[in-house]
Amino acid sequence: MTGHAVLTARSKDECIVDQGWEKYTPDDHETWRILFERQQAVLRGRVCQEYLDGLEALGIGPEGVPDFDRMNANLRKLTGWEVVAVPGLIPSRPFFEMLANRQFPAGTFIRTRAQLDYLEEPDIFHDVFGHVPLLTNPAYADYMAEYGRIGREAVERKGVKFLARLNWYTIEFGLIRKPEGVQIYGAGIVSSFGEAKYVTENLSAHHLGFDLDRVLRTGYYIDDFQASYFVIDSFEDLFSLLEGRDFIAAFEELRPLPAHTPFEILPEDKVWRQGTGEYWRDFPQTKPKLK
Ligand code: HBI
Ligand code: FE
Repeated sequence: MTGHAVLTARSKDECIVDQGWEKYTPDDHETWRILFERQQAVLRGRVCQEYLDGLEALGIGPEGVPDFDRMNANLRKLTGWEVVAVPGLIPSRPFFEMLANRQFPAGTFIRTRAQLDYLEEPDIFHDVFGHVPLLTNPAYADYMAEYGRIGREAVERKGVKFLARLNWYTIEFGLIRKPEGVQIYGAGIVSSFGEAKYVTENLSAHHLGFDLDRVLRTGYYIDDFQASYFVIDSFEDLFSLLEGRDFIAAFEELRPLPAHTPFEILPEDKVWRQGTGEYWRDFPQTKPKLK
């Protein structure tokens, strides 16, 4: 299945390829080790325990690129999830269909040494090191499947933009409150050296209490660190905050309303931390597209 054919794929099974674990070169495994050890150092003490438990439960370590078949043997037993190999980004319809069926689509390529700090498309390090460990946590695993079910509806009702925001502010860049303080769970932070340092060291960003409609209305810029992060109290909360919300009605209600920018703090916001905005002082006037 070539990359192009995937983009026109209708069914989720058409998108699945073989990981071909034996094809990874010693150089690929060394790239994984470099990325793994760098993230472990920058995340120490700031990533939530549930994530670390998942790394351990799945045997994801610095040795090299994980073999999906070996990882899945444990993952299936823990929460019924499995990781399936896809050639890259896939259309939203099969993407949500997979999540609803407890299948997480992971890219098989690994970035080059020149792309250690940033790459356009998610590679296997972002997908597996970033997203997969938390799928061992039952509450988060349930949330991801529910997100898939809602996403399937959203595709039919022109609501994918809203699901992309929910994805962005939880699955990719979510924070969680713990007795020790605010900790990281979002895959986009976990797998990025720059963003993990920014979240752990820089005071520019706001930390706002998660509110579903607030997140569905808040746009984001895809190619820079976040000006606001949304904070949940628990993964059980995350799931229950979705329950009972009529998303079809939400898409209709929210569609005509202007999007909030990530720089704003609204009167109704629960503000855990008001950011200094320092990082954003010289944000280009020709703003990139707000999603
Ligand atoms: N495909 N492989 C892959 N991974 C994603 O995270 C992904 C995707 N296709 C669509 C998509 N995400 C977005 O539609 C959602 O994040 C909203
Ligand atoms: Fe991702």
